[in-house]
Amino acid sequence: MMNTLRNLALFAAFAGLTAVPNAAVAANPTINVVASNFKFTPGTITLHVGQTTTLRLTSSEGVHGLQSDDLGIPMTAIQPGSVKTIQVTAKKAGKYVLHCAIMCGAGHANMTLTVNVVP
Ligand SMILES: [Cu+2]
Repeated sequence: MMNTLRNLALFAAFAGLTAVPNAAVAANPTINVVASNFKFTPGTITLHVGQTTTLRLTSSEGVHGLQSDDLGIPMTAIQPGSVKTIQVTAKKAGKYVLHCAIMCGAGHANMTLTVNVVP
């Protein structure tokens, strides 16, 4: 048992070391965003101009939506029990505040996802 734990720790340490250079050159990062009543978590994400990023959208509570003409995000419903993946390639740096695109209840008007697009 102790040996197994030690080996796991060694493996984790090794994996951590080798993951650093790989992460630095990741061509297509994935960002998980969870919708709930009435927020997106995380509330702010960062994309890089010209870098295709996969948004992996799920809901832990309620039906919500995301859409942005500026960022090329089609109208996408996000509901419990399913995963929506969207490829986003931002063209222009800036701060984009995306409002929940589906009327979801009392907190809908204040439900936003801030996307910071940086060079
Ligand atoms: Cu909403």
